[in-house]
Amino acid sequence: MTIDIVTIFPAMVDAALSAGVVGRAIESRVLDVAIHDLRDFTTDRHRSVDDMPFGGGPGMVMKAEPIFRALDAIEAKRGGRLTVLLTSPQGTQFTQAGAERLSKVEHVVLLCGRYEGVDERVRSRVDEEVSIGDYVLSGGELPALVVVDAVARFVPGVVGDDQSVAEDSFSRGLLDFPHYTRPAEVGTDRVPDVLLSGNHAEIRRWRKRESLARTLSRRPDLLETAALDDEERRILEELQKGRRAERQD
Ligand code: 4FV
Repeated sequence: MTIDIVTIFPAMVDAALSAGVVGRAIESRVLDVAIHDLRDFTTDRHRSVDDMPFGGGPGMVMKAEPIFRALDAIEAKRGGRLTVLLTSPQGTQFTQAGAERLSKVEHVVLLCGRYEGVDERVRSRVDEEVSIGDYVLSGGELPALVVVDAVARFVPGVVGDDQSVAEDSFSRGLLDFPHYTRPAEVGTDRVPDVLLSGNHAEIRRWRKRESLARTLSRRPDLLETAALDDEERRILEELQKGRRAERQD
């Protein structure tokens, strides 16, 4: 897969994409990511990417033509069908499942809005609109970086141990179990004995239980769609029975 990002702040995006597993994957060409400065696709000497809103009102609106030129150039460079995503609060909520689906798309383009947003006619070239949450940011770059990071983890070779991706929260529709590392004691706070037992079957059961308990208390909505195995279903019933008993006390 390839990812092209269109933004008026290329340095901001470049900086964020030069760190960690994603940064290493781009460096080692496991991931093909290109950043495009929208101003390079303007034609006036002020390199204008925005203008006043028709109908009046506060703020500015991003012009359509520079974005169209950028998409034409990327299409010519990638030589294949582009899947164009616009990050905006009007979009579909971004999820782990969405990230996994996008990781299988050949050419993804992320359009980063700024100001009040983009000219509505831009949406004629947009395949999907993606929101990372019900709040208003000053730009679409951070959402685009969220999408790149979540999608990149599904690209083979980006995350060292693909196992950890499979075990990522939400990959199985549950919240993650607690993690511990050395030292075994921090003050009076001791690591659960099971994790020091070396009994991997017990450890796996403990992690399942912790993941289910955490999901039951913090995100019971996730349990409606989580793909539970038989053991997890049994553990969940025990947990729910336990909670019912607690409520009756
Ligand atoms: C946003 C979000 C977001 C709105 C106007 C950019 C800003 C500005 N994008 N999820 N929440 N975008 O707030 O994706 O142009």
